[in-house]
Amino acid sequence: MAKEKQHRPHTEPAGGWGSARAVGSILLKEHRLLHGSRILTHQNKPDGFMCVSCSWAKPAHPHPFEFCENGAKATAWDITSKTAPPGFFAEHTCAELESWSDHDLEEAGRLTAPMRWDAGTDRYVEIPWQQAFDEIGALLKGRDPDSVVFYTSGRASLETSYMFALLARMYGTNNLPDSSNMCHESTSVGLPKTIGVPVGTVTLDDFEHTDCMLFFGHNTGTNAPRMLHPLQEARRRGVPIVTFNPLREPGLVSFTNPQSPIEMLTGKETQISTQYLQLKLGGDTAAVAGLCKWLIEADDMARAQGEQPIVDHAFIAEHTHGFEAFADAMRQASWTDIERESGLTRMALAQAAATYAHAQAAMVLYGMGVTQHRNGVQSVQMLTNLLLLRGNIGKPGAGICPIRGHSNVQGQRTVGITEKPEHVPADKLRELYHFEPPARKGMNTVEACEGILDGRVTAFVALGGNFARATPDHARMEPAWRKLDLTVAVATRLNRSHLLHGRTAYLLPCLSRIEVDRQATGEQAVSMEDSTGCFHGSRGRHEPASDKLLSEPAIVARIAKATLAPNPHVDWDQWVGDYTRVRAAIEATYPRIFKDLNERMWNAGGFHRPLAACERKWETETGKANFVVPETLEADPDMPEQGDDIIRLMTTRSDNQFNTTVYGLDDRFRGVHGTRMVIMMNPGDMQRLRLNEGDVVVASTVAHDGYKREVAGLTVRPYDIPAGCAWSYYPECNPLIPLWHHARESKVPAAKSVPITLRREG
Ligand SMILES: Nc1nc2c(c(=O)[nH]1)N[C@H]1C(S)=C(S)[C@@H](COP(=O)(O)OP(=O)(O)OC[C@H]3O[C@@H](n4cnc5c(=O)[nH]c(N)nc54)[C@H](O)[C@@H]3O)O[C@H]1N2
Ligand SMILES: Nc1nc2c(c(=O)[nH]1)N[C@H]1C(S)=C(S)[C@@H](COP(=O)(O)OP(=O)(O)OC[C@H]3O[C@@H](n4cnc5c(=O)[nH]c(N)nc54)[C@H](O)[C@@H]3O)O[C@H]1N2
Ligand SMILES: [Mo]
Repeated sequence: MAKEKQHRPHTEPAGGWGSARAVGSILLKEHRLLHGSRILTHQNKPDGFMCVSCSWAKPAHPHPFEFCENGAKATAWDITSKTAPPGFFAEHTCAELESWSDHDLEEAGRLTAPMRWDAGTDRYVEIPWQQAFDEIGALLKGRDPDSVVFYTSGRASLETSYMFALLARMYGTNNLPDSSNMCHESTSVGLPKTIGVPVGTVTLDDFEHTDCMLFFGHNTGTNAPRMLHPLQEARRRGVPIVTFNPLREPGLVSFTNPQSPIEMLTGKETQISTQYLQLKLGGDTAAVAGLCKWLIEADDMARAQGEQPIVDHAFIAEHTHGFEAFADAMRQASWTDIERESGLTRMALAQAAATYAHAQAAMVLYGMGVTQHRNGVQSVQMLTNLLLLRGNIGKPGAGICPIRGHSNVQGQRTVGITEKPEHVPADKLRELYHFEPPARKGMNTVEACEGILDGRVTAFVALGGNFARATPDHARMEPAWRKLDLTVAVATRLNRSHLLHGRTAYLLPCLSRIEVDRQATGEQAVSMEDSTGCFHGSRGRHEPASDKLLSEPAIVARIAKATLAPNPHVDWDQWVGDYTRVRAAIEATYPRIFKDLNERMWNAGGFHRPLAACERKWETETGKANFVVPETLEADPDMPEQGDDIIRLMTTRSDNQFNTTVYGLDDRFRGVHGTRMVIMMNPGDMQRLRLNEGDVVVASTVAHDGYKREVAGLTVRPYDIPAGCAWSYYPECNPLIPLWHHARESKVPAAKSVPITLRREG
């Protein structure tokens, strides 16, 4: 497997020649060099296809090459000429495939035909599509609807997601967990309480008007690289960017635009962060408390001296609730606690606060470093507290920007993929489809795992994703998967979840969004919502990997037809024949959000959904934007007594993966090559724990619930990370995360601070 295992410090800026080389090499590896470069010119263009990688905004005036290194990799992965046809499965039993790495499973290539697992031979065997649907329908009928889970990974289009949610509800359940339950659910739970919207308020235009950006816990150079363009432009205007991240991520330090010949030739790079604060894992609540404390106390002083206030009192009086209690809590918070919990000095925090205080319009941007913690929801709310202090919501250049993950994860929520019945317009569903939508709350991701463990779940239908690999606590979960009656996976490539299957299992291959989707009325397009709340159309450009593939809407419709009693008010066939009809149904269900969807999805730059908070209207219980007093400044109130030997581990992505899809073993930006089985540690901790570079260790979770959670074979390397913290890769380290170790209100697995101890192997 690994030719070379080493850790070289990274010196190049993000982007640059390294990025250009990487695009070429992935196209070559997937055997698509010339053709692939042509396909890439359609990426993120009006009338082209929307990238299958991240959800970053698509500008109205795209660059000639509006894609990044990682978008190109994701495209190459979908248009690969490699396939895993039924012949491949005839050669390999599931038991054998289980010994393959995640990378090797997916690297087998695109799935080409519908298959059912054959218990006698332990192989997936091709069956005709209609037979698959008939059997799935027969197996779902008559089952307790609440024992079936309908999971969605964030790539499926608005059309597919709307149909899938309707299928689950007509079947009788709200069991609709989504990848966002592992991702920005802390945002979806946190923001409605503070500013009355479930999504971010920042649009691309705001980047042109902002005069300060605060960045928390996002690895932009790797996970939303196209965002480096607006960041670079903002820096050229002199906008300060303050970054809070335990790691000095190269993409947030400096950037060379690989699509600018001049920058490439001259090696000119733009410094991105003007101040870089390497806080402790989970230190965000404390760090933001430090900023708020400084602002409030500086404001107290300024007003006492008759000077210009620092806090926006007019905005606070007119638009917010709870300021006094919050301000008092911040005045009372001690700098000792703030410094200890954040790992940052008062001086550094004061400098950041002063930068923020100087800005007329500031925005806060954040990712998984904030949401995937025990206190993830509270930290999100601290970010809105900070913005509200200076009226930074609902004016140009200001706002909150949760950087979403999957390319349509935000949109899926908007069209009904949610376990929470209060988030769907039941009256509309009743009116349009004449059925009674289930009122009982369904299962989110963690609850679905609990249901699989305790036998309440009997069948699992997955629209994409790699649920078994992306979720925590593998050693506990794996035997439970095999006890399910039925697993159905709609997928493009083989992954480990397909091998951890139920007693009856189907693997249904679908078109990728990049592929031409031909239906009764001709070639179809789909739509999606980006991270900034803009809806876009997307049209496939590549010939399908196999003529046996069906589109996702077609698969969902045919499962629905085989499972549900006929309903004259839902014509699944018409929907599949013409997706504009699905969009009309989406508009009829959500008229305020999706007005004229069929036309406006082709607007250059898409069209923005109405968001009350952007107009300073607050759809909260108090009718105002709410300040929320943090319960604690601690990262994890349930963390075991911090013994000397306990390390806080974050699991994160390399520059060479898309979630559980591992493209290769190098992490160029962070200088890791040829392996992912590393644990990167603070040198002081290594010394204290008597570990040397190159030692191979076993990591064990510190938890007192009777389960042993271990990952062996991790090579120790020194890294620039605060003391007491370490990092390693997701999903290799997911076995270490207890299922109950999740954000308290949102149940997002707390993948960024797992208490572990280490022991040398052998
Ligand atoms: N190429 C590529 N693009 C992707 C993905 C991919 O896998 N590959 N995944 C997509 C998905 S689904 C998502 S959700 C996003 C994920 O994108 P990110 O939100 O960037 O997620 P991670 O890669 O886990 O990186 C988390 C970052 O937070 C920092 N961090 C960790 N703990 C803390 C903390 O306690 N506080 C602070 N302030 N920072 C912390 C880490 O050092 C790291 O820089 O990217 C999307 N885009
Ligand atoms: N420890 C730890 N765990 C984490 C995270 C972390 O940072 N640390 N991050 C979490 C986050 S943010 C997320 S979003 C989840 C991701 O969880 P998932 O969304 O479930 O996982 P992915 O790896 O994105 O799914 C990849 C699979 O999707 C299938 N696929 C790809 N494209 C398509 C398509 O167009 N259609 C269909 N039907 N299938 C397709 C392929 O078969 C591929 O193998 O993981 C979470 N888990
Ligand atoms: Mo995500």
